[in-house]
Amino acid sequence: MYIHSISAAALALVSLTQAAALQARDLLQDLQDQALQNLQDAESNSAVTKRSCSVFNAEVRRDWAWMSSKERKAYIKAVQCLFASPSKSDPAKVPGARNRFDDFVAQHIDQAISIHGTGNFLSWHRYFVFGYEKALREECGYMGSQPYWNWFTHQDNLRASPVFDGSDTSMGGDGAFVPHNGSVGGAGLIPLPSGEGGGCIESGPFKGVQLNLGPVSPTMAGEVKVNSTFAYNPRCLKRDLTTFASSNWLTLENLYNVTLGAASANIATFQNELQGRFAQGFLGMHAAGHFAIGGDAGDLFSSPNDPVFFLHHAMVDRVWWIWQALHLDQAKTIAGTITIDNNPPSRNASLDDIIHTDSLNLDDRKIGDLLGTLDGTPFCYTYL
Ligand SMILES: [Cu+2]
Repeated sequence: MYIHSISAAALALVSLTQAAALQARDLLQDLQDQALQNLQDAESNSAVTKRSCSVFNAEVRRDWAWMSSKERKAYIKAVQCLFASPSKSDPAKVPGARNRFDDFVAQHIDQAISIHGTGNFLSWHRYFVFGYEKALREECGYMGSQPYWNWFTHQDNLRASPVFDGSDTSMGGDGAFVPHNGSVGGAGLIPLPSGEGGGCIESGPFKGVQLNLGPVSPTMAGEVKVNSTFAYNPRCLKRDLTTFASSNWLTLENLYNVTLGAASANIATFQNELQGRFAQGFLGMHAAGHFAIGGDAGDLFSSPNDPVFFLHHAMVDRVWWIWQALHLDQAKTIAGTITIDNNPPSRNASLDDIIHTDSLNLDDRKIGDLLGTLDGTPFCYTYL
């Protein structure tokens, strides 16, 4: 059933790819509609008649831009609550953690080299964002779902994006202008010119926020790494909105390529293209998002220091969710090894490999249990 609809969708979209005037809403909306349709069809054709989680009762994660001021403020308030709540990390392991938000940063620092360029990259980050959403809800009274940053608007002017416009319904504005030499992305291979920021966030709800951990592997010129991995290093949150990264890589051509084009062929081609081909100077959408935010968000280890990390990774997850829904026969496949870009060489990741987190209040789960957002346990959500 769905195979039919995919080819129809693909045919309908092929003619669009070459059009420079392609509208973001068209491609993204077509993909979104097709994804939901496929999931609904799969459910109605399923032998399981009674589902606890269905596409009709699942949580719906939405575009920040489509949320009301009230909804955005509720989300912001919950994030600020994490910054104001006590840490649950083991102080012997993470002496620098001062609050609950830091626990998420610490978790990502701790596992960074075994969750990027690996077979668990997508599933680990899916679970991580879910754990964050769960903490917002259970520990900070948030009633909504995790929003995402839609990469495909304002790529040429990030400061105008509702995520970054610096208003009290944004996730904070650009950093203060500090002349610097730009950043280096793509594992040190892709130089990026500086934006108009580089300093502490100047406006919006996260102005004045204090970071405590990292930077562990800073990529913005002039930044100095912390003495020891989990040491206390109080400082401001820095950003450098880098339109160069967003306009070059957060493109509809790249979106098309990973969802319906050549790179959509299987999970290996999908995730490799999404994560970039650094040796060829191609940053890819995942890294491009990090470097479009710039500053602290460009650190392979401590990037969750910028709370936009979670909106960015919800979008990464949404693109994977779309790919999965458009390729239902491959949705539960994984590819890749257990070391970063297979360095040093290692075995393939397996569906039985366990994803664990120390202090995030999440149960250990097999990768295989983290591939379906509608499986009910642990996930029950879709995107709109
Ligand atoms: Cu990451």
